[in-house]
Amino acid sequence: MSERPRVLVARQVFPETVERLSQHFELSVNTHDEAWDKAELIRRLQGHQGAFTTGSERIDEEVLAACPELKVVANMAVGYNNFDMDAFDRHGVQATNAPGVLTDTTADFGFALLMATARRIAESEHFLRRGEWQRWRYDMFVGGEVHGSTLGILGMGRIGQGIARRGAFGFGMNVIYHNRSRLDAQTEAECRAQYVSKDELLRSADHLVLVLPYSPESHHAIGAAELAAMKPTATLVNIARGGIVDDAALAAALRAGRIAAAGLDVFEGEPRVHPDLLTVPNVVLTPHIASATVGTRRAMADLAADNLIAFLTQGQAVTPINRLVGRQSHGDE
Ligand code: 8YV
Repeated sequence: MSERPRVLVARQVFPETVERLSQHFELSVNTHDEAWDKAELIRRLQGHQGAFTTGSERIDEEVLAACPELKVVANMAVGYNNFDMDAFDRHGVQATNAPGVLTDTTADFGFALLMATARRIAESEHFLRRGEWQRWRYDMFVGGEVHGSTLGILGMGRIGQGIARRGAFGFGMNVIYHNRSRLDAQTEAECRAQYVSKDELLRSADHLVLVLPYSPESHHAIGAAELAAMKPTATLVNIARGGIVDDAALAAALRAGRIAAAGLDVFEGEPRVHPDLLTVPNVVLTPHIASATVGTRRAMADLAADNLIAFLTQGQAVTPINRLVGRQSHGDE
């Protein structure tokens, strides 16, 4: 009987997921959830054919070149900007992500952040906790209207479409979007969303939600110039990736009142947060939790595990990112 494949679980995950993986593989698990640097990750990956990763592990040329036995890396995330896909292709390594299972949960959270930002929920709660609430005032924490306002969405994949539907059907918002490619007419009608240029999106949105993938092209897609083009009453929500917004420029714009407020779940260089964002009052900050419900995180972990099992036992991943040219099946070679 051939040996079972060896799989490294690079971060702590649900015990049930580990148990399931252990039925198929010889497992090494980061039980204490230590933060491994690249050298340590490479050391731990030696002799493993599969890896279970999260957005925190960067898998690039250096890692893949140093781990020639590695055949598949399954990311417990829909975004995969932590993978250098050219390097995966060069080394003939299968990459997989976790699309679909977090769409509605993440769209729910995007809306929660939009509401919290527009209606100043965090800012007013901090005020109350500080014991500063002495009396009612007609203009105390007046915010921006949500229902009936114009919702702008930059990036119109599954999550963007989920946010559009929530805005259009739940809050009667006028939904406009910009995306690299325009949606087909039927999907636009289903989302009740209208395609506009990026300039018009910036100019017209009362609330702008970012849901585009991070890539060198989307780096600082929202910087000082874009913030200056927005309405001074507008709010900005980023549930996509750190680096899409220039956080220093955003903090300056918030402080100067060039836009009204922002809600951020992701940051450049997270878990570090730009110090200026920590001191401006009109920003709601959350620690990258848009997909964090028990059911969704289980589904993401299960899909990553499914990918490892399917690839290493049958040679075909469930949700592959890359197509391995000329290597039909190297799952059990
Ligand atoms: C994850 C995410 O929590 O799926 C994604 O792309 O950003 C989040 O849902 C995070 O990346 C951990 O893997």
